[in-house]
Amino acid sequence: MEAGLPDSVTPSGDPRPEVGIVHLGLGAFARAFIMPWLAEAGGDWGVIGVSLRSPDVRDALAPQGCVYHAVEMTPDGPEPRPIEQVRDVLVAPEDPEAVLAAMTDPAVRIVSLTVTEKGYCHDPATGKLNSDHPDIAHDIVNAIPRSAPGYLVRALERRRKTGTRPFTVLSCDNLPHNGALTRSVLIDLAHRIDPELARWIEAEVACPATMVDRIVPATTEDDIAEVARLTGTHDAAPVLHEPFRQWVIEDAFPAGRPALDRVGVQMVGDVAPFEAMKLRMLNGSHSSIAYLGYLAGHEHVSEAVADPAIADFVRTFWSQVIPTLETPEGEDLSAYADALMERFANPAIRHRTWQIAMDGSQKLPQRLLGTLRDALDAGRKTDALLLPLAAWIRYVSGTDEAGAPIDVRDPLADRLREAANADDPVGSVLAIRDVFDADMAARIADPLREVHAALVRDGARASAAARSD
Ligand code: CS2
Repeated sequence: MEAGLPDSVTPSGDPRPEVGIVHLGLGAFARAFIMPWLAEAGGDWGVIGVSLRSPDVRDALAPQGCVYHAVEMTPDGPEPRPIEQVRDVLVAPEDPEAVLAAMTDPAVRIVSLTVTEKGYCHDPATGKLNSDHPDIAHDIVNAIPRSAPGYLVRALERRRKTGTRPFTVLSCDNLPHNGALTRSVLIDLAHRIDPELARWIEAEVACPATMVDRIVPATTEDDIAEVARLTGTHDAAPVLHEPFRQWVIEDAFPAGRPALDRVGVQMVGDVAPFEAMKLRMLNGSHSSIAYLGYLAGHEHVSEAVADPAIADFVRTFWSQVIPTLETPEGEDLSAYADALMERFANPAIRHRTWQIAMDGSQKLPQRLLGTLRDALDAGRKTDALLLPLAAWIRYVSGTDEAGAPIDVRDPLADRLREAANADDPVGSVLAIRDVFDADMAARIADPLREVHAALVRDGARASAAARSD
């Protein structure tokens, strides 16, 4: 270690939990949300984290005994807390056999996932497995998989063969009906491998639905330096998060579960109303702020909502979302909206609009298109729902309002760029069936063309101001 740098964070030496969970996708969100909550719940639910692609998280965590800081950014300042829940990190492409072995261990009773929307290899418009996905095509014919669904199905296949009870699959991604979606993707993939396996999964494997919520921006080099100053130790993998958190889980764990209900997690019969509230209100407005805010020149969410044009628009947006929702038990939707605005305005959370703008093709169906369909069906106003969609089409064209290039990250980036630069950008983007079904495309084409034309002419900020009540 270079002179002058603090020593690395190390485990406290206190007993650590035995492994009971394998977690696929050990990104910032999992480290700031799932791991602290599991640590509080106690019991032998230690975690083997799996990176499906890059070794970065393992390279950062392994030398420090898999301990890291979760730093709560409170109004009174940052509060770092060491988290010791992760016992090991595996990198799937380096050692797929080790990952499958961990997932086949009878002590592992849950496999949880935060692999982002695109990690499910589904078709966003229908929620069904995308069998043309290259990783899925590979996983159908290879016992050593590449995709998250592939690892789950191949590990379940091994458990079935050895007479080991299946694990419960816990999706913690922002997808609609994430439990049912995961289940359908797994059964479909298994069916293409071995119909008997598909039937066994259908009968034996639980995939409870969840709603997860905590804002956790990607960690930056500045954050790492700040955590070193705060704690006096070097931590290569800290996570900075807001104080708020909410986890609602369908209580369906035939193989057992951590005592999460004792530490504030809501274990319920039906997650759907919570999930719709969160996806449509929080994530829907987040994506709106991302596209409009980025185009209006705002780097972070907190700066975007400090701009009255954007903040007023977001309130109008919520007023068009709320009538499409059923109020979940114990919630008040207008209080929820007020609390969201406060969370977004937190200047200690440096959440880039560019980060949220990523993968729009995978996010917008559940964040915006369902809302739009319900509002259209009910004959309600939709102009504030169309503007973010127009802003997305403008964004994926790859050039901002000042003519500078935009680094668009999306699995469909090339197709989107081409469509958004065609003579009829709206018609061309709406023709992408992975995202829009034909009925939705036909219903919104004309009003969306109008909103998009005004956005291109007047700019994002003026368009947001013009669409606010
Ligand atoms: C965000 C979410 O990046 C995004 O798309 O909208 O990650 C959001 O911060 C979380 O869902 C909050 O719970």
